[in-house]
Amino acid sequence: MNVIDNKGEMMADVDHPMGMFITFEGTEGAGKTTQINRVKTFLEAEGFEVVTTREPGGTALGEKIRGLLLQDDMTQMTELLLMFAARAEHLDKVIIPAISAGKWVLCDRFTESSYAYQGYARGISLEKIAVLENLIQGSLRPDCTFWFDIPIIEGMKRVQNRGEKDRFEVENLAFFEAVSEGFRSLSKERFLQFYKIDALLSVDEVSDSIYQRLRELIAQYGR
Ligand code: T5A
Repeated sequence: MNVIDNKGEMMADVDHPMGMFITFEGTEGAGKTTQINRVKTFLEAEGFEVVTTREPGGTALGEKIRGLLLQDDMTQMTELLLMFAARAEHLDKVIIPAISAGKWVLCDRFTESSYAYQGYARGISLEKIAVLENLIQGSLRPDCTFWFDIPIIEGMKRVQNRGEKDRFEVENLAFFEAVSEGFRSLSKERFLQFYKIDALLSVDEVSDSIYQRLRELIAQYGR
């Protein structure tokens, strides 16, 4: 796989195979974080080096930005730009170095969340988000996005006893329905990248479904 980074430089070629970039998306309480920890164990047992990370966050500065995003009042455009500011830092310092070194990066949310939350739910135009995506990422896109599809109410039930809610968790049902619709639309547009998970299944059943897809990716792209 050849990838041009956000400075227009070739990151790797066939003589220097890269790792894989896997992302996990879905609405609140869908079970992404639970599965990332299991997938790490699965891939390490297959002999891969694995980096787990999350967005917003993943770097020291990114985690500070996450604190602002989850707590502070701000305009919708500020929210979008902060998501991408944290992402630029994350790509340069964590994601690109890891995949260039042949590691698998497992990332809890990525740009597809920006489309779903800031685009479909907040109402910022998808074209503006695409401009930022191209600016910050160049041609880099996740090799596979596991989309955890769950009825909003069921996800909310799973996280309702978690204490104080952040700035996204206090949004209403219509907001999260729009987020969910966003992921559904993206899964159709990016059908080669998206892999739908029925997040209502048990933890073990969800893992099995993910491992099945990962085995296919390993067979396809090799080691
Ligand atoms: N955001 C993020 C944007 O708006 N734009 C962006 O560009 C980005 C990157 C981040 C917020 O930022 C927004 C979206 C988010 O609102 P977050 O803390 O990362 O916030 O929020 P979530 O990713 O939604 O984290 P959650 O913890 O709510 O959801 P998870 O990770 O999907 O769920 P998990 O694994 O923590 O599980 C929740 C509970 O369910 C149980 C678990 O044990 C746990 O108790 N569970 C299951 N129960 C039954 N069956 C299963 N299969 C289960 N799997 C897990």
